[in-house]
Amino acid sequence: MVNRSLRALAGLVSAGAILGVAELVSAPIGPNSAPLPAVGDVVVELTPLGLERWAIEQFGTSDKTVLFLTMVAVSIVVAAVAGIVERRSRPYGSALFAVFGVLSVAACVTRSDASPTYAVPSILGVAVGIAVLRWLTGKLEQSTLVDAPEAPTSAQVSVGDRREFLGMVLATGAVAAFAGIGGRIWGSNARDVSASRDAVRLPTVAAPPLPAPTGADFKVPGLASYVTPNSQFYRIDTALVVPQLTTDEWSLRIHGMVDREIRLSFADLSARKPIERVVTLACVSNPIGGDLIGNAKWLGYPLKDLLEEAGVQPGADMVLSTSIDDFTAGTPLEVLLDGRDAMLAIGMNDEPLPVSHGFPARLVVPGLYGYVSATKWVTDIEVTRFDRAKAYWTKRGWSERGPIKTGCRIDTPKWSSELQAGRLMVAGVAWAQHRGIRGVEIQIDDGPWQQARIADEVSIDTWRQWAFEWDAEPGRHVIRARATDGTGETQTSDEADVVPDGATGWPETTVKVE
Ligand SMILES: Nc1nc2c(c(=O)[nH]1)N[C@H]1C(S)=C(S)[C@@H](COP(=O)(O)O)O[C@H]1N2
Ligand SMILES: [Mo]
Repeated sequence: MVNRSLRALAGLVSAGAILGVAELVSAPIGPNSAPLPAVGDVVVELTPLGLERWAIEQFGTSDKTVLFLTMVAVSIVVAAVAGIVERRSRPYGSALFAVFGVLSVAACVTRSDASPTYAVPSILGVAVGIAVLRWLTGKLEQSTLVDAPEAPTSAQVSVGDRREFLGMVLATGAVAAFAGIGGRIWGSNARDVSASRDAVRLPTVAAPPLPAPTGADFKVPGLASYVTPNSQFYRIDTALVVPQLTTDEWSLRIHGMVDREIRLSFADLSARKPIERVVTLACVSNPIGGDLIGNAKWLGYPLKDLLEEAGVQPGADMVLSTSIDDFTAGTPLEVLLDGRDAMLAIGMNDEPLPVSHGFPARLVVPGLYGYVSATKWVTDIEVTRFDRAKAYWTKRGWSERGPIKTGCRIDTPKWSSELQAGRLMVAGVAWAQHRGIRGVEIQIDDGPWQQARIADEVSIDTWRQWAFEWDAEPGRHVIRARATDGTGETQTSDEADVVPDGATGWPETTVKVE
């Protein structure tokens, strides 16, 4: 037992040395050259679709945390095993580390932004890790701590040997942690794009002016504000490390089934005519009553103009957009050309895009879920066909097309609130982007459906607040809501899961009135 746990400890601290050194060395090279996120992305890529779908259903937006913790657990087991099997004479543990090194190098150099230097952190990290493992194993085998032919049995373990070995482990662990944390801090400073973001001056937008949303916001306590502040805007993406791309590094290529390929730099954009529009963005994974939806004022350049300049060829029916981190979305071409305000956005609520929302540029398309349209950190737009290309989530079993389903949410009162009898405000938001919202109805218990008041319409591309004054009587009550879109169609009561093309069903809330 003593044998094993000390050897396992040697394995763990050696693995720590691998990661610490690799983190430090990756700092000047780039965050995508660090082994853990690279291997993590490969794991995601290779995970069977069924398992991945199960994980997303189970863990929702914390799926990345779960992936990370799983990787940590697997690493701990592998590292302990490496330590246990390592012998001075038979370096099986070192061989295990070397295998990890090869996988890690492969994962790093195949990243979309990789250069050959991306191999360096894994190679140096694994070299140091193996050296540490050899050194600690050698120490163990020369000491009284493990049973070796030439050493006494563990019954006669020397306290001095144990103390010396644990001292070596502790020192190595401390150095590894220092290297890792130092590398993290250095890396995030080296790759910090906030200076680039601070330097962006958003253009002022000429006519047509933004409609003033007076009357669009009831300002009812507990009700989501009409415009969602950037800090509260939901964030969904597959990035384990948020891409850090400066305006100088960014460029956009428009190619594929076009007459003229276009390549734009960030500076080129300033020669173009910007628009500013309020658009509600929603995630297909938003469950009934969920908050993966937000409304912002986006500033950008119409995609239609860009596509027409490139000259779309007949036969094309899809636009495949790709981000710097290789996320892809497939957007129906007709949606981008039908005159709606689909744009290449650079501003969000009067600021340059926040880094986590796609700085320096992303797509925003009214009426479609984010997974088929809202590519953040977008650098490539290919005009193609649905029968030739598949996008990230489509490959994973989600629908090829993702029009937003009519929906609504009850923001107040909250689920299972305890309220005082009397006049109460029931309020929420309703959306059916690019069809608009005509009305919202409320049902108390099994009573009749009654019209709620709805806020002014800023455009058919944004959500609308609704409110309903209710004379609440004592007892337990169920409040239900349903919206009707601009075409006159009322949202269905049929309950559907978020997979494969968005949830349906009426939201409800249960309250206790005293
Ligand atoms: N590069 C990149 N862009 C992406 C994604 C992604 O994973 N990577 N996710 C999409 C999805 S599923 C949604 S719902 C929206 C969310 O945008 P937000 O994070 O700004 O709210 O971004 C889209 N754009
Ligand atoms: Mo999404």
